[in-house]
Amino acid sequence: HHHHHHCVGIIGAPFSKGQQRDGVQRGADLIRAAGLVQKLIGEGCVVKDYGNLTFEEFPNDEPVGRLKTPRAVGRANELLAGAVQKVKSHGNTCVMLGGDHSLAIGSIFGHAASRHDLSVLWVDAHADINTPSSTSTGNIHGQPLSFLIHELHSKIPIIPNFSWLKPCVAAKDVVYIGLRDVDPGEHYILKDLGIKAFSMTEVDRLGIAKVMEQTCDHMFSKVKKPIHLSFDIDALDPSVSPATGTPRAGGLTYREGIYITEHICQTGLLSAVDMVEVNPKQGKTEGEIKSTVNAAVDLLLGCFGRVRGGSHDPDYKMPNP
Ligand code: B3U
Ligand code: MN
Ligand code: MN
Repeated sequence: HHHHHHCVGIIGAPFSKGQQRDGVQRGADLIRAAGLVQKLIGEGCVVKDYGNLTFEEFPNDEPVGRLKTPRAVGRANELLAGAVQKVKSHGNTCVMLGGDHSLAIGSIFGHAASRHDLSVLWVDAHADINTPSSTSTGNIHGQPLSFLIHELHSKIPIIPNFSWLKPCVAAKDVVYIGLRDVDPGEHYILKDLGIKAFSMTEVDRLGIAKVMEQTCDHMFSKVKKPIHLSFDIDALDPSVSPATGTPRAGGLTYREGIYITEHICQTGLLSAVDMVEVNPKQGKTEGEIKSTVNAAVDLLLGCFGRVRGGSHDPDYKMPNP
């Protein structure tokens, strides 16, 4: 597994305004502090850490319709999109460490700007496809896909600081895994657009191996496209990753999560990854925070070649007695 090394570019996005819980902006630095860069290098990756983005403050960021803090979210994602585009132009697989899931807007837009025709694999307890009209919370982290999907373009109103954004993903190029908390409006959209979704029911029915086989069959039905993996840590069961804003019982096991990343790595088509919604302030104990952060790190290692059966360099020499 070391014959071809991955080139990885990391962007930290300490941003929390896509939802209302403080703490999620610290996710990126915690994932780094758990040794992500050194561990990736240990897997044979060439790693460049581009550091954290600095986001503009918007003191009078009044709601627009139901949308909360739209100006901050719009500008943050514009900045992130440019950063992702730069990381991609340097030939790296882009790792975006959040922050909340509203950041997928800029991450996927920036990715699509450099590699159009993406497949998006969205691993999450939630569908994050509410429109600015269907949302009941007004939180933009519950809406990013509605801004990105061509077929939903007519549902997106004019919003301050979003004029740079154009839809860049087709509904047929999105696959979900892990759903278990989907709003009625979101369910309507999923059925109406025929979006491929493996909820926890399908994970239970098929097992994760068949889910991944069918996920890849769907994503590669015509041509092999680059993959954008958007991983919300709340996809995992709260017993594994409790330190997140909206935990939901009955999630993916640690092993199912790792299997997803190992399988995506094996396709050779992983082009960008988001790791979002790690919120240390939502952990009740140091152990809960550690478990959540370690899961995020291990998922990312799975994305970049770590296999549980172990591996060795092609030039490995067995030591003599
Ligand atoms: N669907 C709800 C809840 C939610 C979405 N994403 C998270 N929670 N993390 C909403 O706010 O749109
Ligand atoms: Mn979620
Ligand atoms: Mn999410």
